[in-house]
Amino acid sequence: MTGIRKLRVIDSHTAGEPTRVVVEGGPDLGEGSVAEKRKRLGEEHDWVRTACVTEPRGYDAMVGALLCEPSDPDCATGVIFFNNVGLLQGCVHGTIGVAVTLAHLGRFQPGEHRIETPVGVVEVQLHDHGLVSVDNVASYRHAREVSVEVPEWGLVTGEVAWGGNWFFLIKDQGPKVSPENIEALTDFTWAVRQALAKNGITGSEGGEIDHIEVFGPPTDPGVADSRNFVLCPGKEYDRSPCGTGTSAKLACLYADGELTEGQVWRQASILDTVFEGSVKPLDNGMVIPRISGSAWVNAEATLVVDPLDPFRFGAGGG
Ligand code: PYC
Repeated sequence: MTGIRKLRVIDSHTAGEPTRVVVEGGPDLGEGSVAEKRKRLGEEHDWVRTACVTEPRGYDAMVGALLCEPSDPDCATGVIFFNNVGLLQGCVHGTIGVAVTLAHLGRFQPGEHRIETPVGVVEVQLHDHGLVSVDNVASYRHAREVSVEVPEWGLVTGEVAWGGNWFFLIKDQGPKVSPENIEALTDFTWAVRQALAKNGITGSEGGEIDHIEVFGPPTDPGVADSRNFVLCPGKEYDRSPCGTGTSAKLACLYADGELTEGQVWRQASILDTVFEGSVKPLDNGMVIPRISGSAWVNAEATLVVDPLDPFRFGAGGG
């Protein structure tokens, strides 16, 4: 790279979880689907990720979203999500952030829009006051009652499910799902993730399980049906209830007959922010989850990438 490069970004948070959307200045990712563009971004332009979300401009919990041309002409935009350690597959809190960001820019009006993500097209409905509903990709439970021996924690049993990322879902085991236990919950879920990998437990077609989700009772049953803690791939926890994780949870509840079509499930995060979810069953046993949550734009900025700055690509970037 020669000369100064600028990336225009808009920051928002969805139920407490940050999203930094790159709206201008990204690299040319060539032709093809958003999944192909994601691969090219990772292989040839990883500096965009490290410059946006790692220190000194970002921090470990930040999720980035790069807008790009969709290959599906019915989509308003394409988007590729990333975090402190790599590229994400799907990201529902990020999709809600993108919709609110595009509304902030005057590019989205209230109503329905389609967005191409690396894992498929999602449909978003933009309501008033930052509320967005996302009809996510087809979600399903891959395996139930999967037990794994976790060093220092013992035998842990959970479910493997897809909601746009691969999740291991654990109910009522490990530390209590409560903010004072964030460190212990991080240790527990990180140990579970490593044990799953060591024992060759994956999603279908060897998909790496890189999100671990623990469920406990809600703080207030009048407000939510459950509270979760979600460990993301970069060892940070999701401040929101995690939209792809809630999708995986809805698929499991539906598979167990504990949720019917259209019935609302209120999933609280570790911060007690809430997403509402429901499912539409498909003929193949999968479901289309609908996740609703709110996002707020909280910053507009231009990132300056100066070739003379030793940390121009962020910590660890190059
Ligand atoms: O909301 O899907 C989500 C998500 C994934 C990682 C962080 N948030």
